Amino acid sequence: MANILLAIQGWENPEGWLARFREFANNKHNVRLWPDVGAPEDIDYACVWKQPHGLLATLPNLKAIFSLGAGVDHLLRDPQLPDLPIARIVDPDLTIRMVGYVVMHALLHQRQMKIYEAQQRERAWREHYEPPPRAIKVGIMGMGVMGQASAKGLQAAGFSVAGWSRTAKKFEGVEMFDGEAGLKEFLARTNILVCLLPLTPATKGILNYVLFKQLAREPIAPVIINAGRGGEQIESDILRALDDGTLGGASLDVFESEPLAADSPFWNHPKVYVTPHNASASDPRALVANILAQIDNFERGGKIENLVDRKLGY
Ligand code: NDP
Ligand code: OXD
Repeated sequence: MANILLAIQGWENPEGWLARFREFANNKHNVRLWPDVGAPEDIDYACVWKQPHGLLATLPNLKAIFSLGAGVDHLLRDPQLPDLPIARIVDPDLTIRMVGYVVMHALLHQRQMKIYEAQQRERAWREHYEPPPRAIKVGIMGMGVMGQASAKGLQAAGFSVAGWSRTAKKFEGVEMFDGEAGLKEFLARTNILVCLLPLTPATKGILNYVLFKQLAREPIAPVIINAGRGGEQIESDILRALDDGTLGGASLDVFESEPLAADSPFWNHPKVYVTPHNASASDPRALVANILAQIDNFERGGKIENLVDRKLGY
């Protein structure tokens, strides 16, 4: 029997997670939802999304921490984070949602849907030439779990796909680049830039005007799709690039500040798709079983999987 504390901020229904954890734990574990911590010394595991800073440091017998999402930047920001194993979610449910988002947005831009949406409002029956997907080079920044699966989805849709990662990697049919040294060449062959990077000191602000200028301009004006983190993009640079034609379009799921302010120019920008950080939403119906299996395995003496490297920040 383990005691599990959920600490969730910024999501709409923390109680839904509690209900699901309790249902799946089936009286085998005690599950509590912050701020109902109970006796801090009883808590064995914490499962968190944007936990209040300092909370985890008050739990003296904590054995491990689980992020309720794939990213851990929200968790690592806590200046009093205890030195314990931290695991993140890797789950087919989360991955396939991201693949759907990435492929859909690549197609929206390739098929020039902003033009057809405007035409539909005007009842205008007009066709525009579009280059085939194979002529369009998609480049994925971040070839981890999400990037690799998205690359397969994009290939299935017919796009030419390349990837960029921190360390050298090989994937069938994907032109790979790595590190600072590989970035320039990667950008120079990329029309649609997909960002699936974790937010770390190295990736903060990486999506900026200087980078946009390096993207390939044929056969379509460059497009960015950011489903990584808002901290990776300089929003004033995106607006400048869209307005002066450096970028032809953008799909933004994440923002420097979330929720996106009601007066943000992105909301009604004619070249921008905005979604509320739900490219791949964590669904308790799918993910709770995954975390409980990890806890059960660890309690039996097994290893926790999908551990985060705190030095690298992902
Ligand atoms: P992974 O840890 O599996 O992959 C991260 C990838 O980024 C790796 O390929 C890694 O390189 C690469 N990377 C990290 N730092 C750098 C760098 N400085 N330069 C170049 N490449 C770098 O993460 P996931 O694929 O599971 O998730 C990626 C991110 O997606 C999450 O951190 C989160 O921010 C975001 N996300 C967003 C969601 C949404 O709804 N918008 C939902 C889920 C995730 P290497 O392979 O060499 O280690
Ligand atoms: C995640 C997210 O990291 O939803 O899983 O952003």
